Amino acid sequence: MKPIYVLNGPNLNRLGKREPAIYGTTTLAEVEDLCRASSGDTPIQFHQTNSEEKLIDLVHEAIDEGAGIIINPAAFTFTSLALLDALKMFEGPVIEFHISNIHKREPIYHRSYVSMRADVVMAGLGAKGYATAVRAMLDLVGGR
Ligand code: CA2
Repeated sequence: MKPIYVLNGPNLNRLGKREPAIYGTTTLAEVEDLCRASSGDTPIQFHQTNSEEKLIDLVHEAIDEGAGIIINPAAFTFTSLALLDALKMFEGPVIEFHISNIHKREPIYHRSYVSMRADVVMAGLGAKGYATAVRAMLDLVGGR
């Protein structure tokens, strides 16, 4: 069975430790546990990186190995054409996930490059929403 890749971009290693009013108190380690608890028998490849290069390398790995990608690109959402190009090479489903509702925030957070490739965009469910994203991905890859 091919894994679902759950990829997290810059600063999300600080989740639960900063700005709890926006991002809550759930840590990224707890998010990883939630994803694994929600995926049943389907393996999860869970990663976080602060590096654009490493995030693109992980998308390349998913292109070769993954059934689907759930990605919270954090600030690279709004800046990285290179990440968009990499995601366009992936043939399976892509869910763009944001903990906060980016559309409620300042205009610089409204224009997502990643949304130009994503099949599904989820924003505003909080960190526990990663579990919802995993369940949605299982529906999307069902039978693969
Ligand atoms: O809501 C999200 O998931 C975001 O993708 C988080 C990004 C932000 O740039 C996006 O606009 C929305 C990263 C926020 C900064 O990183 C932090 C992580 C944990 C705690 C505080 C900040």
